[in-house]
Amino acid sequence: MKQYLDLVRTVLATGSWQDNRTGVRTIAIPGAMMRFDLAEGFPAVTTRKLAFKAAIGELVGFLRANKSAADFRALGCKVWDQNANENAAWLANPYRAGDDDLGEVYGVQWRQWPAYKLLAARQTAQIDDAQRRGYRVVATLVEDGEDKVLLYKAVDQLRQCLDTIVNDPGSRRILFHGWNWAQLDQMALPPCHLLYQFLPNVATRELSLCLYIRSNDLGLGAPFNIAEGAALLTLVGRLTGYTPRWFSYFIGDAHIYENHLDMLAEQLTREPLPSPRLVLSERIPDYAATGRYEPEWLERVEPGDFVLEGYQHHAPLTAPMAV
Ligand code: UFP
Repeated sequence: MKQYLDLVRTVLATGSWQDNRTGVRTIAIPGAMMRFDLAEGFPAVTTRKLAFKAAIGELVGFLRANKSAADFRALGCKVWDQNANENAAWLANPYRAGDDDLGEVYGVQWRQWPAYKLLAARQTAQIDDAQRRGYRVVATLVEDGEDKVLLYKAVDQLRQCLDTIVNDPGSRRILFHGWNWAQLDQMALPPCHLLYQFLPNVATRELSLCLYIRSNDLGLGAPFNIAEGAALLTLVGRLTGYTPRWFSYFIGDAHIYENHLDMLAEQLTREPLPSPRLVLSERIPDYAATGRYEPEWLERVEPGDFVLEGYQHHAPLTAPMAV
């Protein structure tokens, strides 16, 4: 995690101060990248204590397409409470369905991206093709005097990634995306980590992941997001028979909030410690060992299935989250 501290130093040395919607200023740079070799350990921050259980709870909630802060709390993750119940823009949003509702955030897009097609009724070949791909007709209507058919399916993008890793590992199209323009107005927070691409290496049986984050709070968000991405890569590797390897982490707006400066200054005085290891529970089937492909474990995993072994860290530090 030396790379993380180097990025913090770069932002402090070369960034510029900016205003943003939260009212707390940031110092920011446009564009940054870190690359972690999971063969060398799990990229947990060591210059303070990582909230590992909360990060894994959030990841498990995403895998289950949770859309309520209460469901995240039940998994040991409280980070969504403020965005669900204290963010003024979301409180005034007509789609917000009461206390704790988050709208169509992350996991909904990962597992149930809503896809619609509006076809002319005479386009029978296209309608048949769509139905073979799992679309179903939800309505017929007349538009501009022409008979039309509306088709719908919920796309499980993540499941499709696993299927492709197993069935067509040479593909360079194994990705899932969170930035759904049709629903950005129905989310407590538009996704920050929004593009995930898996890269299997058939020769070495190693799986890598590129993750793009449009906006990243380096003090609080980044350690959390890095841990979740690395844990997701490890889980997907287990379910598809690959060893997790390179985790490349791209940031658009890489920023530090003004009220996190003291915490990070303290961390920069601390020496990073050796990386821990992530151990997945034996009950999650290892495709490489068993030959059983069981992607339904994406929904079945529990936070307790992820154990961080040998985690050494400096004393905990906290700072307020900008909402
Ligand atoms: N943020 C992260 N990681 C996340 C997440 C949010 O760093 O996973 F959900 C931070 C980035 C930014 C704020 O500071 O939350 C989101 O605000 P905005 O939408 O204005 O970029």
